[in-house]
Amino acid sequence: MNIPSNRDFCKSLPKIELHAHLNGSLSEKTLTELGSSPDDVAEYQRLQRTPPEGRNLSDCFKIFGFAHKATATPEAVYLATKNVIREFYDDNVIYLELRTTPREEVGIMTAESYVEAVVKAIQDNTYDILVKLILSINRQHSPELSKNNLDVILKLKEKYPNIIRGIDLSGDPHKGNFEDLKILFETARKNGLRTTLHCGEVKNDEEVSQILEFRPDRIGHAPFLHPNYGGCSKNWNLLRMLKIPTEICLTSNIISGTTKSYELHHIKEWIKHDLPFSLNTDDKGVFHTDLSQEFERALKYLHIKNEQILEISSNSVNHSFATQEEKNKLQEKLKEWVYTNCNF
Ligand code: 6MZ
Repeated sequence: MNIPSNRDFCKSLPKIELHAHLNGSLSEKTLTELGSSPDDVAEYQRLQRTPPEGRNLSDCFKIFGFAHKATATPEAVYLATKNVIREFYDDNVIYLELRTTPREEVGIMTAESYVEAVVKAIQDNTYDILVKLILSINRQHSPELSKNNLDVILKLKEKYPNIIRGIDLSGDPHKGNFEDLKILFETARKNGLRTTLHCGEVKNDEEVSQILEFRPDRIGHAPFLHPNYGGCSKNWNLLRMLKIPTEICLTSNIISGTTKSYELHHIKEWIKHDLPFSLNTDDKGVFHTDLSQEFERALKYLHIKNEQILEISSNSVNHSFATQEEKNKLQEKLKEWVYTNCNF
């Protein structure tokens, strides 16, 4: 029998991506196509390739500036979205939940025209990859700006209910707090949006507790949640009880320094306690990765078996914000692939 290498297995596997920020996912090729100067692209590359010891979470946030500079018009946002979708498709991702923060560029683009450009690129997609949109509230923004963005999000959710599926809390975890923004997420939920919140990217037991008590559909990252990783037992026990699926981004955590190493990644506790999670890229441009490599690293460093990778993919479909009918189709695709490619 011909046993495929981990690389071939992970590349060919139909994959589900649930945590990808649009402007963190731009490749150097896209930045260049969007007219970024050679100096900016070189600096982006330099930052991307700085070893983790020389970088922290705040440094990573600086890199988004390069992408934002390049996507400052609706045309650029449209092209960026198209390219990102195609690159995920090239990596055999069959379902992509892209997330992005509505952004205004004074005199050039409103938050609404920004989101319209992203939606148009999703509507125009002709590749065999199903794409949904999650809109982000940036914790760094003032509550007034976030409220305005929520108004735009709700308006466009009504217009594109099958594309805009959820709302996310993201941004620099050192800034802002969930409690001030909770009301916005409650309103979003009442209006039919699914919720996913970045959680515990820095040690902040009080906020982690507030986020878990809110009972979002999913949480992101959670490196400082388990007591052995700087969190507290109360929150860990709550997560174990609620079983909220966690979006895990291995390379992002290593490079941004929130996790020491792949071998010691906090996901080990999720696996040990059989808690639900998905594997994701976060910012494939900023962290110089793709979903196949994330799966490969899980096989290599976490001693996960190929069968478990299939289980993670199938569970990710269940955690997604797709409709039940879409989930059924995705599960069928996975099963078909297993039938033709695996003999376990
Ligand atoms: C928190 C993150 C993030 O929205 O302009 N973002 N927020 N933690 C992370 N992990 C490292 N990675 C990305 O994409 C870029 C924005 O996504 C959020 C930040 O707010 C960043 O500015 P969009 O498409």
